[in-house]
Amino acid sequence: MTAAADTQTRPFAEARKDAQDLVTAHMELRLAGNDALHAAMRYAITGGKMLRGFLVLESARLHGVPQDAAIEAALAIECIHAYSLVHDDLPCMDDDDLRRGQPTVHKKWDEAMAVLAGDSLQTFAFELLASPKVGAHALTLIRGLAQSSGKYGMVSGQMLDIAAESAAEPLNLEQITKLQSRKTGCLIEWSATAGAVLAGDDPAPLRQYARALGLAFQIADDILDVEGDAAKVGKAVRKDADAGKATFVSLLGLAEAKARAQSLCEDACAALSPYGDDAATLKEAARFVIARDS
Ligand code: GRG
Repeated sequence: MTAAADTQTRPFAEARKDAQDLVTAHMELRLAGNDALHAAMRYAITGGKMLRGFLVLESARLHGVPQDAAIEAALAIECIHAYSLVHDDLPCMDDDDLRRGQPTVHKKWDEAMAVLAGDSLQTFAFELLASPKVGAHALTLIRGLAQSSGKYGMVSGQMLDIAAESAAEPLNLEQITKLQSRKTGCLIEWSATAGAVLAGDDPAPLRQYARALGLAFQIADDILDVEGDAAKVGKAVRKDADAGKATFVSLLGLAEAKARAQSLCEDACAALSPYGDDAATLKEAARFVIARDS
């Protein structure tokens, strides 16, 4: 846990693992309360790939931001992401029993605890960003995270997804793209641009990268729902197909969905050209996102 800015480009697998270890270690300390609520929050935050935390730390590295400031933002986004998964798994939403290969929070505890753990992960995210360690651009990050996760961001995407389940017609490609860019894209964009925002630099190239990455991520998720192995994915698969839901795969077909993910990965990498070789880790992350098996 160093205070200085990291400067070295590293292989993605190593950088992601470090981000995962760092976020997990901080969360163990910061959520160290010994009541059931803290236990449920720690449980919810543990075991993910921490891709969003990695994106924050890597974009911060590219912009020379000290890790002490960046880590608060990495923890904050992982709290928001974890809250969204806990609530998404509830019976009133997607109704899942397994997440990351473990019982979902409402299965391990109960629904009330899952609602409360999600709520407190969400508010804790903003507490983290309000830390003096975040520096002069904290308010921009706080406003951006509220917008990305709220009524025109992730929550709105979730609302569109739920509405689609009872719609007379399956969604078309344009509608699915809008839904997904809100439901998962907004948080990915916030994460990848956080480093530039923390430094007070122009986030435009990272925004372009993140928009392509976010869509590629969702297409890969739809492909995993069709081709994935539940044991590796850590949750039920083929739920969308069984529910007759429109997805990138149902609308484009498997081969075209894979080609689209590949082309978005190339767009994401091209957007990083202003960073030259220093962006190698983020480029590798884009390739990982479309090839992942979990
Ligand atoms: C409940 C307000 C509210 C929102 C939920 C994000 C979301 C909206 C629901 C998640 C449902 C889902 C499975 C979406 C597909 C994309 C996605 C977010 C996958 C999980 O992200 P990963 O693969 O997960 O980064 P890990 O476990 O690695 O953190």
